[in-house]
Amino acid sequence: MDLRVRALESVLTQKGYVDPAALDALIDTYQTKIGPRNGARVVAKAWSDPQFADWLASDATAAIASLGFTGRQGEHMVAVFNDADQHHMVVCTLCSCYPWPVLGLPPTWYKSAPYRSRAVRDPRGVLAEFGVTLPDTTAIRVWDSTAELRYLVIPRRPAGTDGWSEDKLADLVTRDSMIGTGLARQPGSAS
Ligand SMILES: [Co+2]
Repeated sequence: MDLRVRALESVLTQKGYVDPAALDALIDTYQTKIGPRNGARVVAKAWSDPQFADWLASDATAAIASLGFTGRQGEHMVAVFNDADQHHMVVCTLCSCYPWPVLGLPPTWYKSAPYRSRAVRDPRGVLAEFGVTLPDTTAIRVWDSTAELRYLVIPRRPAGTDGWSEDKLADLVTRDSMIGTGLARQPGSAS
């Protein structure tokens, strides 16, 4: 795959369709400047501000953009909210579609064939491998990302966090909890 991508990049560069410096700048931006902390801000605000949560539920793209998180691969966002009855989990079965402006670049496992196929066939088994065991009464819903639509999971707010500031809440929000392969951290647990 690496060789194929490099060959493709060489051809596109030779033909003048892409500028390698521009590609480097894009990759650097998403690798070092934009990452899951953006998504954590969104989640913390949703936990703290019911009006924002409603907005996020009805128009995630606009609600997220209001915090300044816009850009490539985040043009059309949908937020899905976990609760006791339903747990949401995101996959891209075809490739690696992922909400870059809120989560940065996808982890390697997200792009792997085993995750992409097993997340759909056996989500509970995959969750167990991530160390997440949910009660049988919690249904698991798997969302397939596409080039047109990207999902952000809003994990459940941990108990014992009443009155916490958004900054403090954001520290409990992990990348995996926003993909649905993890839960938010419990207060007092190591970060
Ligand atoms: Co994809």
